[in-house]
Amino acid sequence: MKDFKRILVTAALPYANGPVHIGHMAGVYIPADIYVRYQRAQKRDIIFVGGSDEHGVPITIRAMKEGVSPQEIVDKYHAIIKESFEQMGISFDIYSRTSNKVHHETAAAFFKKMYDDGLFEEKETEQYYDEKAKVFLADRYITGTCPICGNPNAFGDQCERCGSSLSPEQLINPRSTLSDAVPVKKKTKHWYFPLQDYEAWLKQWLLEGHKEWKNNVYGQCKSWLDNGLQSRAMTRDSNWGIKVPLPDAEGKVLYVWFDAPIGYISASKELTAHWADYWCKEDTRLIHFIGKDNIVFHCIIFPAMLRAHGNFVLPDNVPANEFLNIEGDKVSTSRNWAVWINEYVKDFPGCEDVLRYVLCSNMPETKDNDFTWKDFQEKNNSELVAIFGNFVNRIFVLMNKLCNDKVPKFHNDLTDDTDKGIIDDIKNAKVKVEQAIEGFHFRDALFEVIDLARKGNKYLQEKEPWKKASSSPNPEESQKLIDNCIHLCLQLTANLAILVNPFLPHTAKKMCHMMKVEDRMLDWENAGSLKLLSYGYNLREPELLFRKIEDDEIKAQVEKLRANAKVQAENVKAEESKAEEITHKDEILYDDFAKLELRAGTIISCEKVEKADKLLKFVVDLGFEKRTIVSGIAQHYKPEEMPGKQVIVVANLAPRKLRGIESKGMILTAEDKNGKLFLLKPENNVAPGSSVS
Ligand code: B3M
Ligand code: ZN
Repeated sequence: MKDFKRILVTAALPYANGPVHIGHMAGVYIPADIYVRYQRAQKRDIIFVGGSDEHGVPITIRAMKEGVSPQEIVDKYHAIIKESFEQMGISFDIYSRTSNKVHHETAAAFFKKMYDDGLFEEKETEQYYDEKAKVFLADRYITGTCPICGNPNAFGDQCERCGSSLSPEQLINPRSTLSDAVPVKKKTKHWYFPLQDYEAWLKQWLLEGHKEWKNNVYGQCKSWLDNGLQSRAMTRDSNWGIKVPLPDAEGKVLYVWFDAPIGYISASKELTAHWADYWCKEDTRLIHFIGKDNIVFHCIIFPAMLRAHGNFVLPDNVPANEFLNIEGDKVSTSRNWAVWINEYVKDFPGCEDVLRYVLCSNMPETKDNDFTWKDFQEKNNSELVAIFGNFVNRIFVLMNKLCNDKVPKFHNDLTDDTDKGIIDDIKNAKVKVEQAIEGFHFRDALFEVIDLARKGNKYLQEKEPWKKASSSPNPEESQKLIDNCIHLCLQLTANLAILVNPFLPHTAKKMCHMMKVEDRMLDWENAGSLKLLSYGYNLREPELLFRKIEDDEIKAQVEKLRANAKVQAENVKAEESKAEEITHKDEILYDDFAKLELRAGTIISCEKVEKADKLLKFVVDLGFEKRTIVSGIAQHYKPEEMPGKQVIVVANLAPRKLRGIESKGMILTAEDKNGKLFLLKPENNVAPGSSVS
């Protein structure tokens, strides 16, 4: 491996369109935080940057749903997300946001340099447009069926089911997310990044140079590169985002996936004046922690951007995780099938480390994994409480009882094979945990920590120091044996604090307090040492590290999960049926109907009515006469396409004056659910004036 001098860790910027849930935590933030805390304990030069992603369609859609401005949305959720991270102990050196001025400047300058270097293609193309909402439909504004896996709810940028990156044109049966309208095509100009120009370089750098990346990451990248890359628009039609820094770019903003990763750079700038050391010096190790749906952006597009721009380091690793399901079902914000962090910390105060523990031991490192509340309880009660907490508590109590409440002396001459065994275990644990974390195998690493506690319990069980006290013929020697056992167990406890610190920082801190040692004991170089607590040292009373979690707490959570999802489903249903609400008219008799004189007619001419953007003026041949009729369908039909068409007319409607024109009759239309009007006509052409009934 290269000799790196400093480490730069980034964690994906969550969209500030909702709180964060356990899927985010297990996939991205907990692994990132474990890695960073471990490297800090190793005294390595490291910064950990993150922030909220405040641009893009997810934000504007949420704003529309809540009926407020995008700014209000990002202000609200940025604060919630930031607090959740703090509560869970995610130790960012900076948690910034992409609406910051420094980010707007940094991203705009990044774009401008690429533009000035001639790296974009400027293209006018036809793109999907929602005529009702009057917006171009890119990214999540458009949904349809995924051409790869058939998911009927794929987005215009990505299918969340199979992870494929898509363009709106690829969607089968596209629909507008905003109005459900079937979109039309309309011309618009954008700046495209020709990714195909970087294909050969990417193959070399990534496929040849980073064979050590995780299989799931490497495999996804390989299939992307094997399929060939294409130009991708780096701008969008929107007024929410970073303005395209060019003179002829009114109403255009940077594509959110162009600006968001640059957010890592902006956050570093905000954090330290030495940001360029981390971003521009070759001996920096850049690591992106992300979820699997972000792989292409971090492994292909952003590196190509960094390369195109020049002067920046490239990621050395991108240890992306798969997804975490809940109770056997995919986490879904729209179905409200999630365990939200801001709610968890309220429901389980003081249990932040429990969630960190469970999410780490279930981390979806190589495949999707499942979180269940039952397993949460089980892991807490039978691992944290029964193994780890129990060992630590027992040893404090035994020290109190058998060794006068002080760290006893260690008598080297009395060491037996069991002692030697546990000493080796303590030393080996350090190496095992270290190797696993360095290789991004966080579950294995955590397993080793718990395993050391398990071995501690076993050792105590074998030694039975409580028995020696009462039944010995040689009290002096047996006290020495007790001392040795308690001494080793106390050193083991101190080691546990060091090893568990990256995973369960709140617990490690509590342990330091109990052992009356300073936090710097947690430095990684101390792991494996048997001299962490000195002879004669007086420790504090033990605190309860973990409490038992009861059945009714778990039951309440499962019920809450299901109830939330049910409420959400009902809301969605209510909204849908509201949209489809039909108002019926009073019943009529045949005689009422028979009063209508309906006739087929042929349009002779059609023109716009001046100063009325909805009205068209028709002359319709009814056979017996030529009628002037004004109709409000100008937004659905062009006048020049009308002559010759047949229509159905209410011929005996009393004349009305519309914009000074006398309209004698009415042309019938049908309206679809998006408000679009369609003319009614006989199936085959009939003689003008034919009666309709
Ligand atoms: N906000 C996507 C997501 O939350 C996105 C990540 C940006 S990282 C630069 O999945
Ligand atoms: Zn798909």
